[in-house]
Amino acid sequence: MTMNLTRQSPESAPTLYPLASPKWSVEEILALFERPLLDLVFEAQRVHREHFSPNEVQRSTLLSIKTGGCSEDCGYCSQSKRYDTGVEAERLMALEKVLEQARAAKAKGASRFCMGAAWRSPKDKDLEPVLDMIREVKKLGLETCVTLGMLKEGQAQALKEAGLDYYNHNIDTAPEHYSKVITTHTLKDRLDTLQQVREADINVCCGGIVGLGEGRRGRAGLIAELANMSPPPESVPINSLVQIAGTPLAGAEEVEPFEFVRTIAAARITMPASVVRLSAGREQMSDELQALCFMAGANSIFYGERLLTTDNPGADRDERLFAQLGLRAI
Ligand code: SAM
Ligand code: DTB
Ligand code: SF4
Repeated sequence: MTMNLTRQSPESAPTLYPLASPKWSVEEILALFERPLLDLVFEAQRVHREHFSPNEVQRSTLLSIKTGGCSEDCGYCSQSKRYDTGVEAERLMALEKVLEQARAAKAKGASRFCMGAAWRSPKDKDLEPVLDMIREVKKLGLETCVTLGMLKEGQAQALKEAGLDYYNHNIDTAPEHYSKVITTHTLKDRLDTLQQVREADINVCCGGIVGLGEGRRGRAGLIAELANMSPPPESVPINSLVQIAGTPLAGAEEVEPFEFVRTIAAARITMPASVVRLSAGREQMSDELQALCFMAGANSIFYGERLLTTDNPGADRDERLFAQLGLRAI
């Protein structure tokens, strides 16, 4: 089965795999961003209620199973060996340690366990122990997700056979901005891996980061790229850049909180049936801003005190927020 995961873009942006009839142009998405905030959020909430139960939020817990030492130059990342960020390269975590963390995540109420590795792309010998992790985490009754970098022929199939539910592989930013952030691989490389994930019948988790100096047009371009995938990703993580000292993007101009809310709303409206995750950056957000993001259609979070190498709100803060807002974890 061949699915077209790519998108159409307006004349101003480079077109990788043009679709005959795009669902969303960048201009249309820009027009969403330009609406009065309350109109936009209202529309996003209306669309949200057509597809989801309004007060339910899915929770995924992250674990870095292989930290640091990555060959890639992603300008935001603490784990690239090119930048002096204080993150040390570690070996792949042992299965028993991973299971300990997965059991703890399950006990705290997470429904999905997402394991991340700082690899450009896994070698087959790297993948073997990860397949065991997937099989064993699945046996605990958790959904499984991994993010391992670019996949080679046959690897997606092996992940599927181990029981993988989701593969996370972000396109991060708009096509025209990509090479300003990352030069060691291309957007096309990422799209090729997403295609393999689709063909292996694994759910696609694909999103991006706000705050990479992309500007509003860049944010609209990111959302267009995602929304024009056919089908769109089942899961769309929208990350707010966590600035890491030592990376090229430390000191990038911060995006206004309401602009972040607009990005969530645009994702919700253009990908009505996808789960939109309010992802990295929650530690730096107020409860009120998070509530606005839920209002704008976010219905998933990363849950647990660590993301990969940075802090996330603790389960106690999230439990309190959910209770205050009357949100139900699913
Ligand atoms: N190496 C694999 C890859 O690049 O796909 C998996 C791990 S990588 C850290 C996963 C994603 O985390 C990146 O694509 C990016 O979207 C997000 N991410 C990494 N560092 C971040 C940061 N400082 N702030 C926000 N999101 C970040
Ligand atoms: C995603 O979109 N965000 C997660 C997950 N997928 C792998 C990672 C966020 C990383 C934030 C910075 C850090 O902790 O290193
Ligand atoms: Fe490596 Fe992934 Fe970080 Fe890029 S985002 S440097 S590929 S770990």
